[in-house]
Amino acid sequence: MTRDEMIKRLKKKLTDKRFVHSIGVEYTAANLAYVYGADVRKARIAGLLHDCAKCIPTEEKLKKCIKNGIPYSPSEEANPDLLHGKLGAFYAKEKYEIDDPDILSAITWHTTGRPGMTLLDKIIFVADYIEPNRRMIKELPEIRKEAFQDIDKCIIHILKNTLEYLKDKDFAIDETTEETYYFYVDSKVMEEISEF
Ligand code: DGI
Ligand code: FE
Ligand code: FE
Repeated sequence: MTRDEMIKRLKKKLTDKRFVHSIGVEYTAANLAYVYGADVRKARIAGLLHDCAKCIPTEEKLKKCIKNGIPYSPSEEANPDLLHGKLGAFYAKEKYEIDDPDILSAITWHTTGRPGMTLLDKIIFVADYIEPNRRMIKELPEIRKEAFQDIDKCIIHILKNTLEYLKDKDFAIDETTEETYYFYVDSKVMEEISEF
């Protein structure tokens, strides 16, 4: 499928705001891929499609997972909007002709992250948070700098903010979000120790 065809379909599936955000993530992911030596084409496709399932109504998300045999955790059942990553990867394959496992993984994990992310997973996770159309979030200018200097440090910063936000709002925290945070905090500590 060409980019134009993807754009045409996405425009029908997303709100205007979400569409503009997707273009922003495509653009930002391309820049990060360029800096870190990842595959720019894969980063662009994953960025463009990462939220392709975002605008499906919440209850429909759960129904579509059940219908298509996509497994979900109790936390995702309680908060089906978290499923737009997994569902997005499913539609990327079924509707946008994407077979590449790297792209599908990056779409799958873009909301919670996961311990041991690939470089492309990290790029999409970060690009989603820092793209130019994002409304101002706490410490965003600093996070944007970190993204291009030390992507793991940036991931820790994003997850710290997200966990604080969720706690503040009294929202349920998905175990993968928390596990990802501790995984990258630990890996940073190991990195610093090994620098002796
Ligand atoms: O889809 P986007 O808005 O572009 O960004 P996203 O896929 O990172 O989703 C962001 C939303 O996901 C934001 O409102 C916070 C929420 N979120 C992330 N981790 C968790 C979470 N919500 C809950 N309840 N629990 C989590 O662990
Ligand atoms: Fe998303
Ligand atoms: Fe997004």
